[in-house]
Amino acid sequence: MALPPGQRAVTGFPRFGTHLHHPPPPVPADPVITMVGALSKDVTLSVADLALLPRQELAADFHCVAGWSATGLRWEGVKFGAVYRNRVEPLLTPDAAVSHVVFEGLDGHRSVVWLEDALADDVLIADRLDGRPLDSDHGAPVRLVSPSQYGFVSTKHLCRVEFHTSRPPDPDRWSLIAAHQRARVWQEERHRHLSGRVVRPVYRTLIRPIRALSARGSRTGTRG
Ligand SMILES: Nc1nc2c(c(=O)[nH]1)N[C@H]1C(S)=C(S)[C@@H](COP(=O)(O)O)O[C@H]1N2
Ligand SMILES: [Mo]
Repeated sequence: MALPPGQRAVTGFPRFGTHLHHPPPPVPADPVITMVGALSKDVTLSVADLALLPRQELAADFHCVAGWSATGLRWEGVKFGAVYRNRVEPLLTPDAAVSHVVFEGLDGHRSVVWLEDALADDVLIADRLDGRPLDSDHGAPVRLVSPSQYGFVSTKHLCRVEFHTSRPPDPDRWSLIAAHQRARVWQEERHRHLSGRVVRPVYRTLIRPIRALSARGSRTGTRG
């Protein structure tokens, strides 16, 4: 299958991220996803409960903004839209119009997503990859997967979701260059201000060092 503009296929699926060399965060014994924001009360969804919602399989490629793509991944989990409709929508405060969702991981990684992008049909909270429980390299116990957006949107080790009625402050502290708000891969929305095509060579120089650092922090050794 064709790749989005400016992407190159890699073999396997490397551990990669703003975590750099840091090892994956420890997973609590009974992990939960806490959902807060424009809600009449906070929601605590245990990862065990999540597994009771309708299951969804998704075959997709995964595209990092730096320019590598892992192809043919098979995810399993629950559609974020199903979680939203079942567990969140009934608790929305009456006049609250949610516009943005923030996904936070146990390591502090945060992605800010437009609600309409988060509700797309291919957005999962995934707990399995290629027929196995998600390992710590790829986001145990559960992660967001939004394959139509660049990888930084797909927060690993998901533990908290915030529902906002306006665009939340976004310090962009991890990116050398501010991320695009929608980050759609087929539109090549890498950067907020510069065209994706222009930043390609800059990002490309970062792949090798970030990949090497990320592998160093891996618990399971280098893979992919
Ligand atoms: N919690 C967390 N999620 C994260 C990151 C991170 O550093 N921490 N990095 C993001 C980036 S930039 C990418 S490309 C993907 C990489 O996912 P992988 O390590 O499973 O390949 O995870 C994304 N989600
Ligand atoms: Mo990335």
